[in-house]
Amino acid sequence: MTEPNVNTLWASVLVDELAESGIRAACISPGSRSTPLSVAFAAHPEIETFSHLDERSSAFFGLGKARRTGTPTALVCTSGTAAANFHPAVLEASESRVPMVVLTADRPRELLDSGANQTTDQTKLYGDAVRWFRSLADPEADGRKLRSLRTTAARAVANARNTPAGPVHLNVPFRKPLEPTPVPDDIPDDFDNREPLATKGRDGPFVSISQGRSVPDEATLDSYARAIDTADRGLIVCGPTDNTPLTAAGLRSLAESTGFPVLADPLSGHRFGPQIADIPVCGGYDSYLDGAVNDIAIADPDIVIRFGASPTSKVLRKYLAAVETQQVIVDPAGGWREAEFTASDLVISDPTAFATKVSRRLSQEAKTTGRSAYQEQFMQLERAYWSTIEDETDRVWFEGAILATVCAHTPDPSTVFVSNSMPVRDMDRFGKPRTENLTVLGNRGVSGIDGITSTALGAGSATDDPLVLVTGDLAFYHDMNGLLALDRCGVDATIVLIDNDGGGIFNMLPIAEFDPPFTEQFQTPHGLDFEPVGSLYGCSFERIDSPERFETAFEESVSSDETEILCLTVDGERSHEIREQLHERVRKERGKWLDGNK
Ligand SMILES: Cc1ncc(C[n+]2csc(CCOP(=O)(O)OP(=O)(O)O)c2C)c(N)n1
Ligand SMILES: [Mg+2]
Repeated sequence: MTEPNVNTLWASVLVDELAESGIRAACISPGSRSTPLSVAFAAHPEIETFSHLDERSSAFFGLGKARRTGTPTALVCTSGTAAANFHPAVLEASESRVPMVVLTADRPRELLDSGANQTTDQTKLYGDAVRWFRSLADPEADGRKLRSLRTTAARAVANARNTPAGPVHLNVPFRKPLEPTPVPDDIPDDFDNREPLATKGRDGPFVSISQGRSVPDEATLDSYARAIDTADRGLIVCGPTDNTPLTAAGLRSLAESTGFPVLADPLSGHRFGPQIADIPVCGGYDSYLDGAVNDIAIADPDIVIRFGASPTSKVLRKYLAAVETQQVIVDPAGGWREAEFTASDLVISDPTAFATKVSRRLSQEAKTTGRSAYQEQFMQLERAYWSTIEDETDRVWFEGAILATVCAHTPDPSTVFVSNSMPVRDMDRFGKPRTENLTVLGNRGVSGIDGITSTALGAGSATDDPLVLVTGDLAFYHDMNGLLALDRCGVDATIVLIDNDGGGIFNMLPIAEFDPPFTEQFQTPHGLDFEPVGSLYGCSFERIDSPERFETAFEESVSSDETEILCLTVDGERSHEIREQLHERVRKERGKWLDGNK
């Protein structure tokens, strides 16, 4: 027998089967109880391991990697609070449908509630946030138990990848010795020969698990084709995407066959990319659609078809709530991601299958004249909006202009991670659609500011694209530990740190009028000088004070193999005023943009 004891046998069988099921990366944090798992992962030739000291950062790094690749990342930690530190990333993975396999080591069951060290009840620790939970049996050299273990590993990966994708949790108890020390009689000498299926598995996955995709029946597809055929105007809304995306080809066929404009969230995968060259993609709606119902000469759509999660843009969400129209949510898991509760239809379908199958059914003589006039109105708004914005962002330096510059100067291809709070909102409002291949990601499942840097670096570790992270100062502060991954995991990034000394977002809320407690409890200026962070984590740090220098430094940084923190000190309140002034100007002028061109 090649395994020195029953724990190493158990862990190597588990890891072997995870690899056979497609796991290619594991984020591992140090600890004693998880020793058999860490040793088995480190030894597996097909799994790349990423060592993280901080479990919270580790889990977000794994999340970022899985978000970028679509393949589950495994996480490994010891028992106790280590496992609880995975929780924020598990919640984000659950809500934004990112596949993960979480492995928490545990003490033997009889030590629960006994005062034993580092022991707590890890059963269903993450509640309903995981798609599947199993507490594994005690390791044993037993053929049936090991076949059960292999089956469980295969099912865990399949459940993580299912629709909706998400985290699964395996709790794995071990008794001492935890190290690969030989234990005589732990495993019978002829065990390999007696139980080859259990010990060696199959050539390929132990259980081959097939997953279908849901496609509506013919009558349903026909009825939506009829609804689209009879509509004079319609909109396609693409919200943040996930593991079951609406593909570019699916979107193209629906956009072409309907003639409907496409409102594309920056996280939808359709705001940027070569595919939008021949799709009427709109990106400025977060400003020009504000209060647009009955206010500008653009008629309400007769039908709205929505893909992905709820849009980042509050303006768009409110606009869709106000248009009294048939609104169809297409969700592959039958999830409801529309918190205004005005949508009228839920189609449980793979988004691409729905888009292509409905497109094929549409009548050839669709109402092309009315529809092209409607599409042209949106294109007029787009053209006028972006030229207005470009004039302003060239002239005035504020947070929105930083996002506009990032969007316009990021090379093709790139991965861009935008933090919650203002960066993702500014990306939405100031990120002009481009045909360059930008993969824009964010943590919008639960919109935490606690694992932004780690998630970005995890995404960066999964690609050779240059990685850009745009983060606020509080989000940066929250996850400074995550910067250790730059060196330990060999990632380089351009970190655009928008330092407005606190939470600029709170300037947008009515609480800004109530000071105290606004400054002390909400905006929370900290006065931290982040410069030493550069030397602590071995990256360069530059304070940038002009738009010209930012453009040059940004372009230099994205083409270098080093990590640079480009720190832009800005006034959050002033940025908010400029956003508001611009928005007001758009609201005033948008009527003319349409009328003038009619
Ligand atoms: C873990 C977590 N804690 C608190 C919040 C609430 N919150 C949302 S935005 C924000 C401030 C973010 O500040 P910063 O990262 O500097 O971005 P800015 O608002 O300045 O753009 C806070 C505290 C949150 N989303 N997540
Ligand atoms: Mg801030």
